[in-house]
Amino acid sequence: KHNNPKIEYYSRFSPSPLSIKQFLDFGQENACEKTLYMFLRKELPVRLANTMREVNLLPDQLLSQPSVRLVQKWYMQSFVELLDYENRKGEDPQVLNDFLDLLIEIRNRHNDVVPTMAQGVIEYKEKFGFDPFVSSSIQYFLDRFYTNRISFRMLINQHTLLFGNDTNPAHPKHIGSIDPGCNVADVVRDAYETAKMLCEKYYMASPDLKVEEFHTHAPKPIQAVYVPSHLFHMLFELFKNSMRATIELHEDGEGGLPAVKAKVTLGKEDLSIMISDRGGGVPLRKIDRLFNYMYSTAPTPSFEPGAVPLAGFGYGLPISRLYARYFQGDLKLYSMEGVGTDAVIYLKALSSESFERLPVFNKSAWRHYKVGPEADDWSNPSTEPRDTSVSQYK
Ligand code: W6P
Repeated sequence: KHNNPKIEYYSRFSPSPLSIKQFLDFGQENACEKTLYMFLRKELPVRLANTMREVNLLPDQLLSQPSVRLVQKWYMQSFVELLDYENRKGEDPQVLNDFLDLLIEIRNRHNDVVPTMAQGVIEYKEKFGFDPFVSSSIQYFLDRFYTNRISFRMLINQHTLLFGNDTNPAHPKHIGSIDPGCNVADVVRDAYETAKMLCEKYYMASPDLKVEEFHTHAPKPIQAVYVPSHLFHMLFELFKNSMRATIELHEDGEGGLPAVKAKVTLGKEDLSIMISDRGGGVPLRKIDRLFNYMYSTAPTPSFEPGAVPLAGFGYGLPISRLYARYFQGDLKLYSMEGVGTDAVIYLKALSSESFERLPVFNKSAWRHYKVGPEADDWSNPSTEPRDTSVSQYK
């Protein structure tokens, strides 16, 4: 399926995960562009090849959709262009500059990968409907594929921010995209304000925000060594969901809207951020769907042309969870139907523990695509005698 033997070669290497601490060390005073060039010209093809092998395992009906083909073409082109540097010496400043330009070109080429893959899933669903086995393959695949993309862009961003001309004058203390003293509550307020603007636009109202910081042994304000743009992305998504739920539950506006609350806490292991709303909650049965790619691309209810709903459609939540997991954290929803929802972002408190969590293409990954879900080994609520010829998944 892939005619480039180099993909086979590079996919045999496992990606090398870096910790946030290593990203910082790479970027500090003695930052050596040549060393990083040497690392990236191997590591980027390795990460691309690992993912390209996995794309090829998708069901044929999905692989053959035009948008999926287009994405595959982008990956192949970027892979081939990176191979130009396999034997080019890092001593030549011209090589280093050309490499930098190539990284920027690749980043731009891949800008629309997420909506284009989503389009592929829609195309598939329109033609073949909802299939539980394909849905679970797609879930497994897209989680890994998007994690790979997050990591790929992280590497590119670090290199271009550290060595390109686009150094960030607004944030002189940042090391590339990492803020070694990221004020978490500031990012919370920032994400809230941005969500609030959207919310006001659609509903002409928005709930207030209350922020609390807990610090048993930590000084205020609570700081993280983290990528503020990742944190912003997650918080913005959570605020949109909380605001929408709050407003839709209190549509009459009588008695005002209950505030959305944010709690920030730093423990020995975890830095946790809880966003709580009183938006009426979500029944347990439906929580998993909020993270399901195939569900989220369900035939979109028709809004006015060009209008985007505040939250609840698209890939916002599953991708936010990938950002959290990318550096060994997580994102969880605890909801009580009838009351509201607590969403918690968990980050590692220590930058030495925040290693990239990367998908590896191997036999075990391969098995996920080839073996269907096992037969259910729990009872079926149906009172009818069980018909074993029919799928357990509705
Ligand atoms: C809800 C549904 C939801 C998803 C994510 C975050 C917060 C909330 N609140 O009602």
